[in-house]
Amino acid sequence: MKIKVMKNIMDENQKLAEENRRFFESKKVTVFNVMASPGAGKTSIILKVIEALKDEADISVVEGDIASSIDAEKIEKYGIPVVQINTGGGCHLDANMIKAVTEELEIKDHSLLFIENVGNLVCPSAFDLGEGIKMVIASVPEGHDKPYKYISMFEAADVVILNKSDLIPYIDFDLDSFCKGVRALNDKAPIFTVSCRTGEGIGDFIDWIRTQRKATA
Ligand SMILES: Nc1nc2c(ncn2[C@@H]2O[C@H](COP(=O)(O)OP(=O)(O)OP(=O)(O)O)[C@@H](O)[C@H]2O)c(=O)[nH]1
Ligand SMILES: [Mg+2]
Repeated sequence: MKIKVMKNIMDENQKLAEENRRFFESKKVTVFNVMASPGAGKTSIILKVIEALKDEADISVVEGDIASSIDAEKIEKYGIPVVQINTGGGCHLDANMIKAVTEELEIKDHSLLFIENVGNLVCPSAFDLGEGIKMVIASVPEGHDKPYKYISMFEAADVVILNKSDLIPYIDFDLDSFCKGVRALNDKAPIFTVSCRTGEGIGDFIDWIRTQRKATA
């Protein structure tokens, strides 16, 4: 029966996610599962963190995409250890994929690990990878109604980033409505409004990343 098969898949994923989590906790690694629609700015945000923190923390990255190594190549240019996972059509990463690549990355104790999930605002939130922090990025061109439509993603978030704030003057985007939509689902996740283009809000976000690293240590 289909329902039973789905339950088995989710149970197996959860078991592997807990194994990953124990491994990351044993090494005091702060792990971010970065989720967003295609093009919202996942890679751009990760690059901003790398630029800001590469001299004070070891950072490694897992890049998840249906195809190509475009994003991994961008990370590699900064001398950061990176592994690209191509799902070959799959719309999300799962815990088994993360388990398979963590050895290859030789993740250092007390480091930061960013896992860029496949661009998709639906499926990735259902699959625990063993991360400590679910980071959800929305962007201005997508519109302020996204929290009202993609509920599970915003409910699951430990932090919400609204990227591309530089485009607010050109787009009919209601920031207040966006924030209210997030708060109706999630009263804990901090919301950072940033622009990877102008740098607006990036400093506060980087300070928050620092506090998360200290909390894991
Ligand atoms: N105007 C503007 N453009 C941005 C900003 N951040 C990212 N972009 C642009 O948006 C596009 C997509 O950015 P990426 O960082 O590749 O987005 P992504 O979520 O990693 O995309 P996928 O991996 O393909 O899902 C690129 O052309 C970026 O230059 C921003 O703050 N403002
Ligand atoms: Mg990307």
